[in-house]
Amino acid sequence: VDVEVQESLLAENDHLAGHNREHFREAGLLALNLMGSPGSGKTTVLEATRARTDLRLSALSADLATDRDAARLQAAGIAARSITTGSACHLDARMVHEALHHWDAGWDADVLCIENVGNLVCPAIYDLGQDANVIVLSVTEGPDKPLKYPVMFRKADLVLLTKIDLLPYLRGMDVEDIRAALERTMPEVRMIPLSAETGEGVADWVGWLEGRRNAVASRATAAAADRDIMVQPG
Ligand SMILES: Nc1nc2c(ncn2[C@@H]2O[C@H](COP(=O)(O)OP(=O)(O)O)[C@@H](O)[C@H]2O)c(=O)[nH]1
Ligand SMILES: [Mg+2]
Ligand SMILES: [Zn+2]
Ligand SMILES: [Zn+2]
Repeated sequence: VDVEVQESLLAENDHLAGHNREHFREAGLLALNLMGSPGSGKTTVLEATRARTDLRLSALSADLATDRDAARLQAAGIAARSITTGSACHLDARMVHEALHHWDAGWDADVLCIENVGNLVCPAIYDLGQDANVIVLSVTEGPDKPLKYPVMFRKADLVLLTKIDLLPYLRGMDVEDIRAALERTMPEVRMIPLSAETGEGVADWVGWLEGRRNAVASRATAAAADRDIMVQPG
């Protein structure tokens, strides 16, 4: 695509992402953009989260061709909907807006998790209106991925390093190598190593999630108080 067309598409997306952001604020919802390679463990981490928190979770799962992830999340007790993108290798703000339209269960939650298409490239370029970017990176992908896909890691608020139960089987792979690569790409390194298999580290992730959720909830309370002051007569 030609550069000007590309720029105007991105400008339109940013505009719609801003619109989504207003919806999320109004609903007092923490919205997360969950990105990572195919098979890094995005869906599994959500399943494991559901069992370990009282937060009400809803999820949108993007997939090129199936709704299998949404079905898995529903089976785990998460209100979930799929977005089938067809040939598109990333979500954009319009797809998210459409999927959330008239979906009460999606809004009736504390945290909306948007599982993006498995891809370390363009999902990072399209703002969806989320409060935070969470990258799910598995130990089996090797320590160099942050260096090879710097655009995505530069925008990450948190990296979940998954499948740490497999570390004993991976030669030449350790958590400190990943941290070193993140230090070269993430503005402020925030990484939580975890295993959905053993449950190790999941409590740290839930702690992060609850902290972010509380920040959104207090922001919503403050905004409501402002509105009350403004509508008071006299
Ligand atoms: N050993 C191990 N396997 C995992 C872990 N998390 C996910 N997996 C496996 O990795 C595969 C891909 O996981 P999935 O959640 O579907 O990845 P997604 O494509 O990123 O959503 C599945 O077979 C999972 O069972 C983990 O912590 N440890
Ligand atoms: Mg998945
Ligand atoms: Zn709208
Ligand atoms: Zn794409």
